[in-house]
Amino acid sequence: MTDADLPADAVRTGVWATLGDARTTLALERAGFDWVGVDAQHGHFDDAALRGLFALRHEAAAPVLVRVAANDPTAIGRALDAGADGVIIPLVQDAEQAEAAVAAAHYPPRGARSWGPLPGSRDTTGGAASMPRPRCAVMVETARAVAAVEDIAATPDLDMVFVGPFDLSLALGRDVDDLLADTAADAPLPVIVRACRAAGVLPGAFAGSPERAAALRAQGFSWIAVTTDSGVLHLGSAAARAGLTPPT
Ligand code: 3PY
Ligand code: MG
Repeated sequence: MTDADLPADAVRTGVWATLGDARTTLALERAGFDWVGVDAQHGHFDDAALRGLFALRHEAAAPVLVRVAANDPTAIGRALDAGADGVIIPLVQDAEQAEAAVAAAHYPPRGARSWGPLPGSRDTTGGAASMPRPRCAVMVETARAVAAVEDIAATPDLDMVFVGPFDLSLALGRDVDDLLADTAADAPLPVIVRACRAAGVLPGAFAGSPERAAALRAQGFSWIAVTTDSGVLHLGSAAARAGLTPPT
């Protein structure tokens, strides 16, 4: 089944890779998550780590989207050249910046991505048309972006609006859990979900914990990064230890 066969609000449980380690990330991809976010903004994935990750990925089990360091055509092109199925662009503020992100992810005529022969690829002749369509998500995580979210979501060829609740709560001067629980019609998260539905793009978000993932799900988000690679280690360690811990 492809994502295109799923209803737009079907929950897609993701994991966020921060450690910069290719084998851990690929193990998570195969562990049953619906998608993997690879963090090149705050995580330990530099260019070499991204190339090492995709060089080791011989079979795709789930879409792997790279959160690039900035809304920069070079960073976006290099992540896609390395083999990412899509990109997540942080701190997009308005429709103009969203359009720049989408344009950087797509070859002409839609966009302005540059083609170059990829290391190890047999295609040295410029076959951009045969490359898979990349997914493009833009992050809404500032007050200015929330104010512009209807226009951002309406960007042609955008696939997802992805909320960074931690930056958004910092920007709004609010407690993150208070923000996640706020279901007032004019509260930021309901406004964002409605804008996504109106534009036909996926509403996604970073959660960081199963509890926060449940709060985001209740708000109507469908692509949710439930935890990180190190979060999986902590959760798994607690579950493993629990077997030998006497009940209190
Ligand atoms: C945020 O919550 O701001 C994020 O970007 C999560 O990675
Ligand atoms: Mg952020």
